[in-house]
Amino acid sequence: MPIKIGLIGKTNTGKTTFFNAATLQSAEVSTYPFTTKQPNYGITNAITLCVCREFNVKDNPKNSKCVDGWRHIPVELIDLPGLIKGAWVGKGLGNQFLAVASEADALLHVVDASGSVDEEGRLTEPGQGNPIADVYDIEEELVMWFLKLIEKSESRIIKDIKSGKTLPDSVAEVLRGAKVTAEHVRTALKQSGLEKKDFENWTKMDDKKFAEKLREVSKPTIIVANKIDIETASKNFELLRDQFSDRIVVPCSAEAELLLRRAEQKGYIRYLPGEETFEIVQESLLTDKQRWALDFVKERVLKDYMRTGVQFAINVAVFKLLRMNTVYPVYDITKLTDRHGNVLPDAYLLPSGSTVMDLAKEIHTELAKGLLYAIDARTGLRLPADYQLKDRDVLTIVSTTRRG
Ligand SMILES: Nc1nc2c(ncn2[C@@H]2O[C@H](COP(=O)(O)OP(=O)(O)O)[C@@H](O)[C@H]2O)c(=O)[nH]1
Ligand SMILES: [Mg+2]
Repeated sequence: MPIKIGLIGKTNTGKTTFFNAATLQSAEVSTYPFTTKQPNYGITNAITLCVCREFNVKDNPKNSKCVDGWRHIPVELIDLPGLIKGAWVGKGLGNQFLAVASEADALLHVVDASGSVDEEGRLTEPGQGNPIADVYDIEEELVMWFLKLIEKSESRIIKDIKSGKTLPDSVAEVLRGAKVTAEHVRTALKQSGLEKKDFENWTKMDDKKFAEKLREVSKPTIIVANKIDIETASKNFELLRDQFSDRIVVPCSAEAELLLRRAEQKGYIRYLPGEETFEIVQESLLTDKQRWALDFVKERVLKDYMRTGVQFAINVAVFKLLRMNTVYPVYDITKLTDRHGNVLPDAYLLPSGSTVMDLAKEIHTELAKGLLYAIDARTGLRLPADYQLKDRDVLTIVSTTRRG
């Protein structure tokens, strides 16, 4: 199952622009509230240093791509319609959208750092809007959504517990649609200090505290401070970073990234997503306006912030928030190929702590059934089924049912 990353935020903060840049699609961008009435689903890539150079081979990737020694691994991106206050009680199709947001493994919370969006998500004079309040507003909607689902199922949870089920198992079942696991619930219980208190005796305050923690744990969220190219944004970015000092705040210009990727696609520039520079292929191909726009991006975004932030936010979500490791299963451990001779064909993203068995299951249930052990390409050592995979592991799985 590919990892899912959801874009949330108020209307007009730049979610669809971010989505278009990251997926290079053309979803409708507009300054009217509620343009995006349906969620857009697309594929983007998490990018990590490939092992091909270390092993000194030319690879033939199948489930991913290798660009200049960087492995691009597909992840799903969901662009949600703008959320508004009161979404959790159903305002602006809020319930529907919150349900989609809760499908995601991690969230990118896009705010307009330039302050060009008011409380209701309408465009306003830059500097007027309050992105800090917007962060609280929207995340509160998610918490209330979780709270509502839990409170709605209160009697069911109590019944479950009476019949011997644990609280984490019961809550995980109730919130399965929101991808909440029993492990998430256990962590949230610990963090909210409710581990030892009987669920039946929880107060409204306890419910709320638990919902807040559960939201944090099960939907890790990066704050994307977008429109950093607008002058009023740098001050708000500092404020956001101070206010949310325990969170990751990424300065971003979705529009700059979109411009760079389109220019790259048309062959005007050489640019790899996430890089700090681009190179103009042939000056004479550019119109004055295009050259001006590229200069603007260089001066206003890349010079001060090193990157546009789009690719960086995705990578941070995948590798830092979700703590994914990249592993490369092969069939032939000396040639590092699949059955057809493709070198380093596949890269899998697995959460840290995953074992050889988890990888086998991810590849094929049959492979997992007869799993014996794996062999590590670097050392030639046998790795037992419960060996915890490390980032950049290259290995072959040996199984009685099939050899992967
Ligand atoms: N200056 C600037 N404008 C942006 C940026 N990202 C989006 N916008 C503009 O903000 C407006 C709303 O963008 P959109 O992606 O539709 O926002 P959404 O409602 O959150 O999906 C559009 O006019 C975009 O061109 C950015 O990084 N910089
Ligand atoms: Mg949109």
